[in-house]
Amino acid sequence: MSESTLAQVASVPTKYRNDYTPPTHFIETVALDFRLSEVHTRVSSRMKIRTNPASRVPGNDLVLHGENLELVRVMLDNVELDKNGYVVAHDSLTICDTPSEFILDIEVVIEPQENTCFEGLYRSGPMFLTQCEAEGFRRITYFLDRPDVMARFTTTLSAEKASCPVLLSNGNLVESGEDEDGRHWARWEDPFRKPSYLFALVAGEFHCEKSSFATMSGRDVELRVYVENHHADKCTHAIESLKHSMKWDEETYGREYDLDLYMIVATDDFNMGAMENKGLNIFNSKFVLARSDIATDADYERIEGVIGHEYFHNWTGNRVTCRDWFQLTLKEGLTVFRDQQFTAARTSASVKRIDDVAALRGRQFPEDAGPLAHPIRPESYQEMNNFYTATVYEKGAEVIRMYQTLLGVEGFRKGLDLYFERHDGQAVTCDDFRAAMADANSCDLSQFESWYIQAGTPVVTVSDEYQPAERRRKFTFTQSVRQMTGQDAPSPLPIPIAFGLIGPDGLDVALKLKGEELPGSTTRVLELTEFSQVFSFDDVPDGCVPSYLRGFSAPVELKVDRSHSDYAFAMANDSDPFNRWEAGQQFSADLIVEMTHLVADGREPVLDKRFVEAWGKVLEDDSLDRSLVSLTLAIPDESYLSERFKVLDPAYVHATRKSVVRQLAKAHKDLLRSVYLANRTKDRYSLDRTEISRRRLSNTCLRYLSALGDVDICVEQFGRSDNMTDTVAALGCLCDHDGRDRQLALETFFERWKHEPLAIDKWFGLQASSDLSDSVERVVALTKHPDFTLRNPNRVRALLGVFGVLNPVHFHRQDGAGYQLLGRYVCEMDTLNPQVAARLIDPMLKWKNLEPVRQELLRSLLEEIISTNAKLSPDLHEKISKALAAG
Ligand code: B3K
Ligand code: ZN
Repeated sequence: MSESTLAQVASVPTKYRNDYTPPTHFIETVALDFRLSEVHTRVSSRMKIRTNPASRVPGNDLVLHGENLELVRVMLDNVELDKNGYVVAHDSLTICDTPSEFILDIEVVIEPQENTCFEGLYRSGPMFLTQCEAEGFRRITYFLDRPDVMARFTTTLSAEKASCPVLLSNGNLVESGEDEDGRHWARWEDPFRKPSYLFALVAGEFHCEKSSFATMSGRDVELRVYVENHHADKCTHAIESLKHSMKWDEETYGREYDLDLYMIVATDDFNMGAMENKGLNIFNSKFVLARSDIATDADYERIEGVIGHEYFHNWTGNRVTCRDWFQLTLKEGLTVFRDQQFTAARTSASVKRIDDVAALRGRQFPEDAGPLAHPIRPESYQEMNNFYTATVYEKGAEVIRMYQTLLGVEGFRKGLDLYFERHDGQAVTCDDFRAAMADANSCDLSQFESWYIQAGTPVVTVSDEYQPAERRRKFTFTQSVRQMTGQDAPSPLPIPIAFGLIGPDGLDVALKLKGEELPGSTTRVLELTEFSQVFSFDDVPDGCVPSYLRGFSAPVELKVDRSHSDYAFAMANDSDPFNRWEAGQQFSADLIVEMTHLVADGREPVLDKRFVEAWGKVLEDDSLDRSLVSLTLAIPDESYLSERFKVLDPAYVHATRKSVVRQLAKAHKDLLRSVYLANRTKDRYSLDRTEISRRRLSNTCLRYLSALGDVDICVEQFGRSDNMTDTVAALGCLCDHDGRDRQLALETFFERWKHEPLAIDKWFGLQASSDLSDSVERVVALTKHPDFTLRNPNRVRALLGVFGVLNPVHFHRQDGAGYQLLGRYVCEMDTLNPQVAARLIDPMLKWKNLEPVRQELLRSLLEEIISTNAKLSPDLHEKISKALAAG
């Protein structure tokens, strides 16, 4: 890095986990008063504050956080302070020498209509709304904007009645009224103490869909989903999903909802998926609105999952929250784990597990191997928003899953019960969670802490040896963890390995570990706690095929030498559905890696016959679950495959994978066609599970057939479809084939859906992931489309986000055109919305494992961005400087 770059890096302050200090003051109550208006919004707050006797900061100053606020006045115990009583800085307001208990009144003015970063209070069309996590509340008023300061909130909001007939905040509506000037007001009171990040306010015009839920103790909770008026017919699924979530949490964890009202508001302008504000969730409309002609099966499932996730936060996040932001995985890892369990229960456990693991490998493994790798509980950060990552969320959920694997379902439940019993109403740490799990089960979980400290995907290597005379088979497991620069040498992690042995007859063998047989146990969780450990089994017949990590019992990379025939055998016989799928994935990944080297040498990649055969067997077996078949037929995606290369050329990986798809399709063309015809939607669309699985399989077959150039079958499906699942499947295939059919289908789709932004997002996304040779130019042309705008995060993600993530071969085009395209928009986006810009840049950061030409193109582009943009946001600054430092 150049010196000027280094100087800039140093200027962004880094926060460290170990520097935590308790707050100097507590805010007991806060009464907020918002006068919302087109130009200026006036926010008055009245806070009851007392000093914290445990504070370690000398003196009695109170330093409140604040950003982009215009201070009007400050009053302490009803007396207005003059300039000697306080100090205003760009990010704080210090009240000097406070008494031990006092009332503080603050009045500020903010401009929500100028807020393009969608943090704090902002506008989306005519509506007003907020997003406060992680540190957005400080853009609304001066406050102790940290999660361990929990206050009781009362919120009064007033707005013009004509444009904002609906006025909402957290808790219960206690009073409302009209003013004589065409304005009205409402007062909301939240009886639960909460940190400021859970505050929310909404004002606007909405359709409100109502329903109710009777809780397990017999209370009636009113449920409301607010959407823009023209979406009134797309709320049923959201309401039903909420009811299912409430029921599931009662049945599975005994957790009941605690307010009399639960509200969800949908908006088109949102930085992420959704937000769990107490009693008033705010959602990206993508995760609320559903009607079969505009939402796919996957959308329906995701909506239910996200609604569940935000609902589950009410206990894991809101009732028990995080002490500081380093502990984010305490609420996110746990809540993701809970939403995964919920979806598994509502759909199919094995299909859900496979989907989750594929997503973990596609997004989190690369992160853990890249320049921004961090433990699930990071040690430091510059911009907290950069740490809402796949590692904190998805790997965090895997860590929670391991507690359950080790303690059993009952033990885990006991641990969670104790956690709630001890910490309800508190802001706590990951250590508190682990202590509750350990104490409830009287066990020692101290080694588990290393999962919170160490980054990188651990690699577990297995070797084995058979002693025929003793019929003993010995397995040696060895683990290695990535050594991060500047960190201590890693210590061994506790890794639960769910293990089985498949006998030559295809049936599981009863396991005798060191001679001791557990009745009926054909899967055992081996606890790997050292760098290397031997497990030996007795009475093992010759020719068994081992099955490691059943259900993916730990987030590790497994390295084991397997023969092609072992893979084929496991694909057909493993009793664990996850590992049946996994055998196919590893088999094909191994082959593709070998073949990619051939392609790089200019040779023809020919697919192993045994794989082609095993693949065909899965396709023709109609006794298997259709979704599982469909998943097994899918070849690992390019992002997962890319992780296998020390020096990566994305073009070769793409070409090889494409050739594999064609060879499979060619070998099984007739079978693919008949399975397609047998499973495609025949009658009207229904959301029945079997129908969903059939659609999934038929659309997988369609992909293969289209890879052979069968455009007619796609055109036919596109014309016939009455649902978005089949429509996008067909249109996605057509996007890869240039010509009239493609053009016509895209025009037809656009004409039909031009008034539905979520459908138009799909239209942009399908083109952004297209494989046509001039994809980059087409994406550039689409940025000029009248419906493209940088002001809407969903649209930006649909075109540019999809291009960077789902179109690796064109993004990595060797002349650097893909990099230039994304780089340009990252910078433009940064001036409007740094959070979205900092997500968009992700595919550009992992330059180190690329072949030299692309490596240099990316590295110099990153250098250029950081050195020429004087006003780069801390979000981008942190990410780019870390990516460059990795060089
Ligand atoms: N807690 C929010 C995410 C907030 C992101 C802030 N940059 C949604 C969720 O995980 O449920
Ligand atoms: Zn969450």
